[in-house]
This record gives sequence, structure tokens and C-alpha cells, in this order.
Amino acid sequence: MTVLERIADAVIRGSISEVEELTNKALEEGGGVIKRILQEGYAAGLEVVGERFSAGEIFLPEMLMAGETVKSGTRLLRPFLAEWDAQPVGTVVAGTVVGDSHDIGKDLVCMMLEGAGFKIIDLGTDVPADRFISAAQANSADIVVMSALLTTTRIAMEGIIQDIHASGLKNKVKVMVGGAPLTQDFADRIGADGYAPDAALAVKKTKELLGSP
Ligand code: B1M
Repeated sequence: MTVLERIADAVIRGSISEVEELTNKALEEGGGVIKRILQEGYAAGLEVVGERFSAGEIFLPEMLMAGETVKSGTRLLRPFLAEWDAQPVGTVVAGTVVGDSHDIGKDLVCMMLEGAGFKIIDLGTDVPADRFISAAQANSADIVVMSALLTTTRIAMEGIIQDIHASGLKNKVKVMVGGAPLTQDFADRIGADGYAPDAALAVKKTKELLGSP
């Protein structure tokens, strides 16, 4: 097994210590390895975990442990993603929508945006409209980034966007949405300014929406 395959395997088995050790080992290879750790290591492992959960072969505690391994691993990647620009290129308010506690994808998007020079106000999970709105107002945010992982919670995004617009922020703040059960078509239908299928494209889309180079 390659190191990346071993990472995926350790995610599936829920071993935090192995994921951390193997992530450090993979990082020693340098050059472009971060994307491969995320895709061929963490995402590949979580994919199997999701399938096994759907099939009733594993249960919530195992899925939770798999999530924790990836959170620990991504913390080790953080220093390699951040560029520490003195001047932020824009301010982002981010959160997982109300009713939803999945935060791994949202954290990745935040980390990548931070690495690209944005200031991040991360509201965490289970975030209702009023918290997105007050944080955007208090921090003069340029963009609100919302994540949802459940087909049941993505529906809340439409109401949150309507509330953001009704609060007077319509022409001041862009809204971008993402998460596994979303599509460009869904984002268009709920009135989002942008959608991105993954964290790297979320950075590209944010820059495009804000007209930054
Ligand atoms: Co849950 N869960 N989960 N879960 N979980 C899924 C999502 C599920 C697909 C598993 C399955 O059944 N196959 C399923 C959803 C089914 C559906 O609605 N279609 C599911 C379910 C059902 C549930 C519960 C309801 C289970 C239960 O209680 N019976 C429950 C809900 C709790 C709640 O939120 N209220 C639940 C709970 C959990 C845990 C807490 C145990 C844990 C979360 C831990 C955590 O996040 N801290 C968990 C996990 C780990 C998963 C899986 C296995 C992995 C999710 C993940 O982190 N993926 C997942 C199955 C799967 O995805 N294979 C599953 C990796 C992450 C990097 O991907 O978040 O998609 P993702 O992010 C991507 C893109 O989507 C994008 O960028 C990232 C990659 O670059 N992206 C954005 C994300 N946000 C973005 C925002 C953007 C742009 C891009 O801009 C705005």
C-alpha cells in the first residue's frame, strides 16, 4: 500500500494517531502532495465510510471517528496552506447551515481561503440566518460562504439567502454555497451568487465573485 492508501485505510479504521503519523510522512514528499492527501487519502477514506454507513455496516460512532481523524490530519496541513499575507484580500463569513453539524468540508474551504489571503470569520456549525447576518454586518464582510451536507439542511439555504437580502446586505455581500448534496442548478434556484464543488474551486469562485486577482 502507498502512504496515501494507508491514510485512507487509517481514516476508515478511525485511527487518529495513524492518520497523523502518515500525514506527516506524506508531507515529507512535498510538491503537490497536499491535494493528493486530501483526495486520495482523506476523501477516499470518507467515501468508503459513507458507503458503509449507508449500507448499515457501520454506525454513527464509526462515522464520527472517521471524521475526527480527518480533522486531526487537516490541522497538520494548515501551516502549508496559509501564506500569511499582511493585508487580507477580503473578509469571509463562513458556516455550516442550521440543523447541520458536518464541518470538515467547510473547514477545508476556510483553510484554503485563508491560505489565499482572506480573513475568515468562521461561525462553526448549525448557523441560523441571523448569525450569518450579524457577523457579516459586524465585520463588513465581502462574502458569506455556506456549507450543507444533508439534503434536508440544504433547503435552509434559500431562506437564509432571502433573509440576508432582506437585511439590506443584498448589494454589499455576495453569497456562495457548497457541499456534497448541492449543484450549480440548485445554487441558481435558491438565488446564490456562486457555487463551488470543492475547496480549491471555492477559492477561484470567491476571487471571481469579488473581482480580486
Ligand atoms: Co454524516 N452524513 N450524518 N456525519 N457524513 C453524510 C453526509 C452522508 C452522505 C452519509 C451517508 O449516509 N452515506 C449522509 C447524508 C445523506 C443525505 O442527506 N443525502 C449523512 C447522514 C445521514 C448523517 C446523519 C443524519 C446520521 C444520523 O444521525 N443518522 C448525521 C447528521 C448530523 C447533523 O448534521 N445534524 C450525520 C453525522 C455525521 C458525523 C457527526 C458522525 C460526521 C461529521 C463529522 C464532522 O463533520 N465534524 C459525519 C460524516 C463524517 C459523514 C461523511 C462520512 C463524511 C462527510 C465529510 O466530511 N466529507 C458523509 C459521507 C460522505 O461524504 N462520503 C456523511 C469530506 C468533506 C471534505 O467533504 O463536506 O462534501 P464535503 O466538502 C467538500 C465539498 O462538498 C466542498 O468542498 C469540500 C471538498 O473540497 N464544500 C464546499 C463543502 N462545503 C463547501 C462550501 C463551499 C464550497 C465548497 O462554498 C460555500
